[in-house]
Amino acid sequence: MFEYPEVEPNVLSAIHDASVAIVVGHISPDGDCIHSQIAMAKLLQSLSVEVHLVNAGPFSRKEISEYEPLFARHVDPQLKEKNPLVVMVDCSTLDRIGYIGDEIQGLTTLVVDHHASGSRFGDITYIVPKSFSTTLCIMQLYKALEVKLTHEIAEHIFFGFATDTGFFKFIGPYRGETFNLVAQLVETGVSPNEVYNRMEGGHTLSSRLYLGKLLSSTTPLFEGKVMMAIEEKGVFTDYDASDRPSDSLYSQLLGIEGVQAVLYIKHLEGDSWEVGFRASHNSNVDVGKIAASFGGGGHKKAAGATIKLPLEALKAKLFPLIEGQLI
Ligand SMILES: [Mn+2]
Repeated sequence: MFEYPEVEPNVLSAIHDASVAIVVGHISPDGDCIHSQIAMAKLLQSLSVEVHLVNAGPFSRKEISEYEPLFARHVDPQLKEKNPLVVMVDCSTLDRIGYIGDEIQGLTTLVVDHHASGSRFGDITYIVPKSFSTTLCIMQLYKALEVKLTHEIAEHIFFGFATDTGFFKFIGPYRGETFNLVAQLVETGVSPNEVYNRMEGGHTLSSRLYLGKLLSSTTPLFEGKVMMAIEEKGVFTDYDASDRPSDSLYSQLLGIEGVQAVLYIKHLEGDSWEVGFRASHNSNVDVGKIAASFGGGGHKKAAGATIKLPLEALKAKLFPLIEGQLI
């Protein structure tokens, strides 16, 4: 069974010594990011630290939109005089926090994360690449600092875990430690059933129609080993984009027999394209690597990048990188 590494004394003392903290997460936050930020904030607050939650947004995913009012979009410049500790969660690279990177320059930074890609940054770190979510790393901080896991905290931790594991789907064998941790969360009163309904329910008909359009815009590449959906700007303006259909699109396309990778190429403006990558868990494809070669980031099996190239040039550069990894 995997064991989480012990939280180093320098991490504990950085938290203990802080009187003010700024907790930041990545742009376009997902459930793991937002719930990590909140769980981290509550941990610091229970140790009497004054906490400021900051995220550049946008809060476009429906399952996190209700938390938007808790977050400032900028770091208050006056805060810097109080020499706050910056806690950065769920970020594989420093630029994942967007313009906030400039606003925290010069401040001591603690990084809590579970990404393997990206170069190391931050003055103090607790990074566990094998952890299924950043919230589970934060659970280790609660234990190390002997702060009680209330039902409310446990729910934040579970939500982040559920987001990043596709509700348990991405967990392989010999990871019993994760089920032990989840058991502790459930025993505080967290209902997996209720969290599932909150995560997966609540869609609009419009968003399901949008998903249908994306599915019908999908073309197979490399004898069907790769599926590519292209969304041209302005084509789907009739549909509800606030309820992102991308997660459903990926799982539908990865469910096709023989598919090793999925590309979702979305036109932003001009020659700017947002490319989402997913790879099936039984393929050799490392989409994190491919995304990184375009300046993007992510994991082996899920990644993204914003690419500035005409579409044909983008394809010409991207396709050989994917083809080279297919089995
Ligand atoms: Mn995460």
